[in-house]
Amino acid sequence: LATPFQQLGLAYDDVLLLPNETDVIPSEVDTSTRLTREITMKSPVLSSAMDTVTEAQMAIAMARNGGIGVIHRNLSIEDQANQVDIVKRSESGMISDPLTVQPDATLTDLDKLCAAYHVSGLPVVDKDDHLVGIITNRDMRFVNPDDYDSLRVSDVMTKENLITGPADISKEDAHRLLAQHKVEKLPLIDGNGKLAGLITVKDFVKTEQYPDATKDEQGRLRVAAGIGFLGDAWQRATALMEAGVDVLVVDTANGEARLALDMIRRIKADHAFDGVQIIGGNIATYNGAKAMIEAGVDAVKVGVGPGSICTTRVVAGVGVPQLTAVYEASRACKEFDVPCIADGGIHYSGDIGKALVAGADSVMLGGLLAGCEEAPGEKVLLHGKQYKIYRGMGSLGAMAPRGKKSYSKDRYFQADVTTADKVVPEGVEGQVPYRGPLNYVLYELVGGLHQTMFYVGAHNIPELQTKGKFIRITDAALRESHPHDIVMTKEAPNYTGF
Ligand code: RVP
Repeated sequence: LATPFQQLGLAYDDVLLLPNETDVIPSEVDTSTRLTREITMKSPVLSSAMDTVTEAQMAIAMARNGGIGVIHRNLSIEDQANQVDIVKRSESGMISDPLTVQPDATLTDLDKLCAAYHVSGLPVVDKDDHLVGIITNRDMRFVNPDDYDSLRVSDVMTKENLITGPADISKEDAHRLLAQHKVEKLPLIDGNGKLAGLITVKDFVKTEQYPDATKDEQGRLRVAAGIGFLGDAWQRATALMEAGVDVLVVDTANGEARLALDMIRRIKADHAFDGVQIIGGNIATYNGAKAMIEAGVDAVKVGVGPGSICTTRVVAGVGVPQLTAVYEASRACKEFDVPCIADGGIHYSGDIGKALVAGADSVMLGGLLAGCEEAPGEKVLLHGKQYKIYRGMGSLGAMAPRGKKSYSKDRYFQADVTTADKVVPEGVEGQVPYRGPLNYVLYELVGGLHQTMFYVGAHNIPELQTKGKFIRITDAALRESHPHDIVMTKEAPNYTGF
């Protein structure tokens, strides 16, 4: 008689990877991977679409360090599109559509624009887009901020002897012009004197500083953003696409829901979205992954209930332990050659290698990144230690109304209600230790993966996926794996406790 309990679900902690004969040097491994059908990245890591994890600053830092950030959707359409715009404008080889300011704008307007986009100056154009000057912090240095309201850009901008280049200038010529004239910004002009682009010194420096950055064909950092499938989801997707988003993530707690699959089909059928890749999720089974692939996704995101802040498995009694979920879903992904993302439940760097060997091409992290400087949210000081808030998107706090009357619960397919006692949360709110800048945290996480690849004898991720072999372990073995029989007096940057 077939029993309904035949299948065993395993979590990352239930297994270890076997060591192997190796000639690999950890610092020389190649961690490049496919994020979606068409996008590759140098580090197999995404930051979660959560309001305590990813806004523009996190997405910029993730892309600079070879991964990608998914801007959360607990924002108005305009604000979320704006976050995408900030990332896309943060650095590029040549900015083809630079931010500009008009000569009659006040210095207060200029100051706000520069602060919002973290830029130090702007080209000044008239109403027909003709370049009439440039204004940078050099021009502003000796202006009294009390006069910002009364002074106009035209009063202080540099307008004589502007250094400009032709629209089709090469990278080398641009660099030479910037160096020769000791200027930081080079506006590019077309045959009619109209502004056609901008090249900045900062971008050359950043390219050298972050050689592994995840960039698009124009040299701009790549960014992803979450969307839903109800209400204004279509307008949101359109606004994000117009802001230049590279990847849309249909972000739901149950990707197999008809409404989510319909949204994916609708986007895929519309040629306006041809340049945008679609990630669908979350699912946790072979059939779930297959449904997403049949709907047309460019990558499948796996995880029902493994998240550190998630209570779906106890509230609804539904989920699949993450290692098994990744293994099962990736079987379908491999059949159709679609990348697979393991989302949630990564406690330590060692789990990244386990996820990849189970069949994922990349991992999505929430809790491990929420403590970074670049994560949204305040630092809190408790008993002399610094923390940052981290909460589930299905927690009461994250679903609470913002600028409207009802709770936002569409990620969990619950109807709109106006009072908290009519919400069924599937997540909790908490805090994680403050961990400093993302690049240190990622260095440890991806560094752990380098070590995994060394032990397994894999020079790259495809090799890791074929050579990696699991051994199942017991509770006693798990205890043995962690530090034991010692009072830890000093936490390591990549280990804070069991
Ligand atoms: P973790 O990295 O274990 O903190 O998990 C992060 C993941 O948890 C997210 O990427 C998302 O898939 C999931 N999540 C987010 N909110 C909730 C919830 O409230 N249940 N779950």
